[in-house]
Amino acid sequence: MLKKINHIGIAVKSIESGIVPYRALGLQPEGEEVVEEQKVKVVFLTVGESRIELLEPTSPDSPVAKFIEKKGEGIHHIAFQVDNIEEALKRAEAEGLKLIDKKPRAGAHGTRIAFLHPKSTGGVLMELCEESHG
Ligand code: CMX
Repeated sequence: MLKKINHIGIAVKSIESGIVPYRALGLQPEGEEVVEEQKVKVVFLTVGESRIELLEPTSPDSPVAKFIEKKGEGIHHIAFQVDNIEEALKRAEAEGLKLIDKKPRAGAHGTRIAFLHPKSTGGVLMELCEESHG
């Protein structure tokens, strides 16, 4: 069901300052985008087959702003790529995991995403992510 890790999300107060250590390691940002529905600005950093997603809150009521307020900057979520997000959600729910999103919503770059609640997944916010097929 899970294909690979699509990305790891890192919460930063600002992309401009948060990106500094990644640049120092030789990574370059790509695909800056504001995801209105999630109240975040994101950039991606590609590392081999994997990606890091830096998340900057665009509003004080963004889930990422709340996370930073409570826990500080750092690893925010892990995103698993799936072929069929509706099926993956159905399975997760049947297995007793708590869905934050019962239906997929819009993620960056045309993806469809849904989150599983960290209270049901050992304290890790998990994202299911289906790449656009078009
Ligand atoms: N990882 C692990 N635990 C987390 C967490 C995270 N990212 N965010 C919140 N939590 C924990 C909190 O620490 C808190 O735990 P305690 O009760 O033990 O203190 C609990 O979850 C509830 O957190 P809260 O601060 O009361 O916040 P809410 O319940 O209002 O929201 C959550 C939590 C996970 C439901 C919400 O942040 C959410 O819906 N997240 C998914 C959406 C999202 O993060 N979008 C960002 C953009 C992502 C993208 O575009 O890629």
